[in-house]
Amino acid sequence: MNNKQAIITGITGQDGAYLTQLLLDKGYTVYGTYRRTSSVNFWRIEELGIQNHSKLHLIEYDLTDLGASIALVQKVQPDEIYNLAAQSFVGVSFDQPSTTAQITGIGALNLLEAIRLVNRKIRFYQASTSEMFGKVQAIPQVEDTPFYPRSPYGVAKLYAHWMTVNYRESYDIFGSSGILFNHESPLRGREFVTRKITDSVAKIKLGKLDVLELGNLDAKRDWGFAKEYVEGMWRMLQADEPDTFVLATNRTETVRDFVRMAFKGAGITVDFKGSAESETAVDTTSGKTVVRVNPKFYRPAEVDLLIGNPAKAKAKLGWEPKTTLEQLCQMMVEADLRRNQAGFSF
Ligand code: NDP
Ligand code: GDR
Repeated sequence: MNNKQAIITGITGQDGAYLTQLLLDKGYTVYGTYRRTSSVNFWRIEELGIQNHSKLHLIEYDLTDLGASIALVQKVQPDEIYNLAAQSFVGVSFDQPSTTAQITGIGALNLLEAIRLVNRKIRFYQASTSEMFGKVQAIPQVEDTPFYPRSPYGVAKLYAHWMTVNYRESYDIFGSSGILFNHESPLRGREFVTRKITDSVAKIKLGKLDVLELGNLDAKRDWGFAKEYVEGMWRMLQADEPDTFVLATNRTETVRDFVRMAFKGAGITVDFKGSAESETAVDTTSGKTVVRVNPKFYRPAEVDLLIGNPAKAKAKLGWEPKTTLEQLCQMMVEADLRRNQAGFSF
């Protein structure tokens, strides 16, 4: 039986929930951190049915507090730390750049400092992101493609990434950075575009919503299935050496394509017409407008195209994505139809 102990920061988030499930299945004792708010929401670990698992311990913790980070690591003395906590919404990072820098950037440093001071044998995973490639300098993007972040979120994540590399090189800490491209699931937050689309498509199908409003339909993303990506995180910390790895599918599609796919998954065919701010999509059966562009969802600077090649992760970790975008989209649409039919949707 596995006696390992792991800290996962951000257990209330999408990846935190799936990674907790994975590590519990492997026999780990998991210390999942959540931050104090007036209404903490554990719906994701509840949906996975693991909230009362005997080897899961929930700990209140804020990533921005250095003292709390040292105390957490001192108390738990874990074998592994997975730093998934972040202000992770790119759009909000333009409105709250300082908060994003504190949580998403300095937060990672606080944990690295805790490891440096408490126990340098602890293995550390940093949740890095394809947003660091931003205005892309090569297609597809790989581990050594030059970075060019395009948002306060991307810049903060780049700081955290380089601090992970720096602590690896300076103090011999086993710090690995996973440059993960967008990964989605039925547990994705509704502020992100895929889940916003699948939840709205379900509501339109059930007559609970008339029109879905979106921003830039031309943005291209490399979307994979989150449950498979957390397996990649775990594999990075089981490797012989700490390193940096891209996890991606090597396929890219536009937001518009995802919209079309999601409606199809609910049995609705849509036709797009117009362009830019006046673009709309119409249900070809009813003739009703079901999608409209609203410029309020545009970002001050956009990441136009992301596509990652995960060849290094395949060669060194034996990791590769399996779920197709069509399967992923269908899974999300069906989950949102079920939830909306049952009268609730997180
Ligand atoms: P989520 O937004 O779903 O989860 C983020 C988590 O961070 C939540 O549990 C949140 O808690 C927690 N958090 C936020 N601020 C703090 C804080 N100050 N102290 C402690 N915890 C905090 O993100 P995902 O699960 O989608 O992503 C996981 C990580 O991977 C993030 O770091 C993200 O930036 C990164 N990433 C994600 C990708 C994706 O496509 N999903 C791709 C690449 C990287 P609360 O519930 O209280 O808000
Ligand atoms: P992203 O994901 O910014 O890539 O960051 P998001 O789903 O928010 O946006 C993807 C693309 O869709 C465009 N878009 C819209 N986005 C949102 N949220 N809402 C809309 O209405 C809308 N309309 C168009 C965006 O402009 C963008 O181009 C996610 C997060 O999980 C990060 O934490 C992570 O690091 C990256 O993925 C990889």
